[in-house]
Amino acid sequence: MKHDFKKIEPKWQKKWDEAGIFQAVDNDERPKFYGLVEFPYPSGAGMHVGHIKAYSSLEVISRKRRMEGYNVLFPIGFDAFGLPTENYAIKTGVHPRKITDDNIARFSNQLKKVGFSFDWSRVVDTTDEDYYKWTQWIFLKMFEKGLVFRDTALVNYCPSCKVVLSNEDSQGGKCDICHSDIVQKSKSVWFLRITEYADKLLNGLDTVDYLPNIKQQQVNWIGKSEGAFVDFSLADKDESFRIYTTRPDTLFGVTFMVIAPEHPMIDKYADEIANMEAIKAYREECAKKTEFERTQLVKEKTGVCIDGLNAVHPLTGKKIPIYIADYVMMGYGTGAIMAVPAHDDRDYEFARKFGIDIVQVIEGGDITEAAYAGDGKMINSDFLNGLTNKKDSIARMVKELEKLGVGEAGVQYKMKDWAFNRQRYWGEPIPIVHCPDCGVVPVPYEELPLCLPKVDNFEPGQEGESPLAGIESFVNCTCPKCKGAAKRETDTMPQWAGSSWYFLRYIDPHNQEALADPEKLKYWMPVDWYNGGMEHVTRHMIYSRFWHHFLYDMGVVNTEEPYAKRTAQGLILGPDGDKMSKSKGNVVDPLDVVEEFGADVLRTYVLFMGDYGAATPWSDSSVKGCKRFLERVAGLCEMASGEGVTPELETAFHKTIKKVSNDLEEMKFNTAIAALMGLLNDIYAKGQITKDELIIYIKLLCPIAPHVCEEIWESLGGTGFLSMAKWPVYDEAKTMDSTVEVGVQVNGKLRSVVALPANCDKEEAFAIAVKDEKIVPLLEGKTIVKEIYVPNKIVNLVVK
Ligand code: ANZ
Ligand code: ZN
Repeated sequence: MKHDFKKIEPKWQKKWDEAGIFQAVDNDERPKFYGLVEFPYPSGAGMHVGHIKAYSSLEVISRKRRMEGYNVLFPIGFDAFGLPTENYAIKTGVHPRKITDDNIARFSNQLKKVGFSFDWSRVVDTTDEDYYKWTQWIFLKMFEKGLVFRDTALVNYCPSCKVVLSNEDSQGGKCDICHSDIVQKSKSVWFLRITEYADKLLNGLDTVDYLPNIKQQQVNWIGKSEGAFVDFSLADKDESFRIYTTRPDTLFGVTFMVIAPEHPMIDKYADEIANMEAIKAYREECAKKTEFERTQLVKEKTGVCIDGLNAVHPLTGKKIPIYIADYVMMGYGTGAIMAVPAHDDRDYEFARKFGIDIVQVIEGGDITEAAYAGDGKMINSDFLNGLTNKKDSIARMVKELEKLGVGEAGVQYKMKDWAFNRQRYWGEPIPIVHCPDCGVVPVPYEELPLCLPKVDNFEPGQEGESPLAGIESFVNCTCPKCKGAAKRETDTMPQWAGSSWYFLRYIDPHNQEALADPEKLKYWMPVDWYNGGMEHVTRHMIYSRFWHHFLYDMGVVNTEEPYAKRTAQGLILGPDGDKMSKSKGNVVDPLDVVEEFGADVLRTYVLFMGDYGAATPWSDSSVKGCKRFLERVAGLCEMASGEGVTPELETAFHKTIKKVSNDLEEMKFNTAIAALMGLLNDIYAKGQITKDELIIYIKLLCPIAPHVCEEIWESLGGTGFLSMAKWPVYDEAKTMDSTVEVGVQVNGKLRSVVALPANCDKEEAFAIAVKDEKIVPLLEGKTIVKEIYVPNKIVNLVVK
């Protein structure tokens, strides 16, 4: 048979679609498997080969599961709210709704042409009113439970996109959307109290099967830190301020204090501070810097001593100077620290620059050179002196602080509450009403969805107000409580809202009464296997785990964790080894590959190109190699005759079934394909294959290259779809290579003959040889000084 992909591929795609074989069945007898891939953002650029690689892993697993007898849910949808579409709408004057619909149609067409076995009857679109009704519903439930609050905060603001961004969306001080520099701005924003779930999100990691680096990134993101709060009073004042430290054991080494430039203490005592001008100037300088710039370890320390304000050491009563410096952040701990230059690098550099005393309290290192962060004997520390274990010293100090009422043990998290609003049009409206009499009032559940008004102007205001603020018919409303005149919230939800629960909607996408039927949720959840990008391991995954934990607490879902297992694909790089990007002109369009070589070749190639988890450059010659491989597979049809399994190929087949079965589960797609290529070579070398053997072969290849395999199946007279046929099983005993008789020599003399597995390695050969009953007595009391092995021929032991 010729590999006529132009004919074969549309034919099978149509047949699969008409028969609906990839539709998941709710509440079925079969065991269930829920495979999830990250739904795409339908951008104007169309699909990227990276999407194809990202979806191919669970595509293969889902297809294998169906052949193993599972009821499989493998859905797809579109995460379609967001800035790129809105910015494009502003540029072109085309409405975001229209742009989104067009892009979704284009993406769907591309995905179908690659032959993905998605259940197309369950597509979700986060911008659909029927969908975001439930996004708003979850928000209101959170509001009800006190998890939504409004606060004025210093926020990351992108002057170019005119939006407030979360820390997650502005890593490295750059806007995640347009890569401009972020500035700090004081704004009134909605927050979701995700920090309330910090411990649950951390502990939940013990119950799931994520790749180790994925877990680690989440642990770091949550950033749990254990330490103590200590109160330092202000000299000559009846007031104190709190600091947070992880090292209360070093309290006797404190020689100065540092507060963040934004710390409110400064304004409170402005009148008494002698050098207020210098402090003001320094504060202005800091306001221009991003958190990223401020926390860079390498940069030179800066700061100003506050003249006229001193702290008092809670244990020694000594007066201590207070500085403001930008290496202390207002948003972490209490925005104030006790500085211990002998044992903290940043404090050390600062003390050196400003000529402040350095008092060592832990033995070790050379503090004339650098701070010493290690363990050692406590010195210069009163009741701690002589202790050698950091843990003991900390515990002892905390006990003392608590006894004196000047401090207590405390926990801090790096994770902050989630800034949950954007001043943009193309997002879910936040269902809140501001009433002059009643204050903040939630929109009643019966009024959901609160729909986006259909307007032509979506440009944000000059000061970054939401475009919705200019639409009077939307803004003016009646208060749900007192029926008086009120105003709607005009901010919309951030990009990450819709993707925080989409996997639940797939389970029951058309439900009008609930986000999904509880019985169906019970049947399908949790997601058995989720694959996606490393770039979503913190933001999207942590947000969605948070929502899911919340829904669990509300009794909406029945599992705490949404994802039982999570893996990740590596990037596809351009042939030049650089990241694919439009500006570099090295982007490969998946449909070009489908046009020229076929979908099966594209699918085989993205899985064969290298370790699935590694970043791998695109190679045209390798694509051609995959094409050649599938042509040779198609060519097996002419060779196939007779029934049964031939003795010559029996071991090779059992081995290959085993290898492919196991490798696919471990996402070692490249070695699974290599094994199939190896077996193909063996078949061609023999020049003959039975029909039964060929059926096993195409079953193994079917999840990877389904179109050509279905075509071969049909030509062999197979009934139904190969995609639903039974996955082959192997017999462990038959995976063993045949044995060979090998002579065993001791000091060059033939002493015995043993049966060894063909081509076995040296270790295995010697392990068997030394246990042979004729050899054992010859080795007694001797030592083996040399082992010589010629595979399949001779084992020689040199003994003394
Ligand atoms: C005294 C001390 C002595 C500290 C020592 C460290 C070593 P993590 O692990 O990140 O929680 N710190 C506290 N609040 C801060 C803020 N808002 N901005 C910058 N630094 C802050 O680290 C906590 C440690 O970072 C705290 O413990 C404090 O310095 C500093 F030998 O206190 B330490
Ligand atoms: Zn009211």
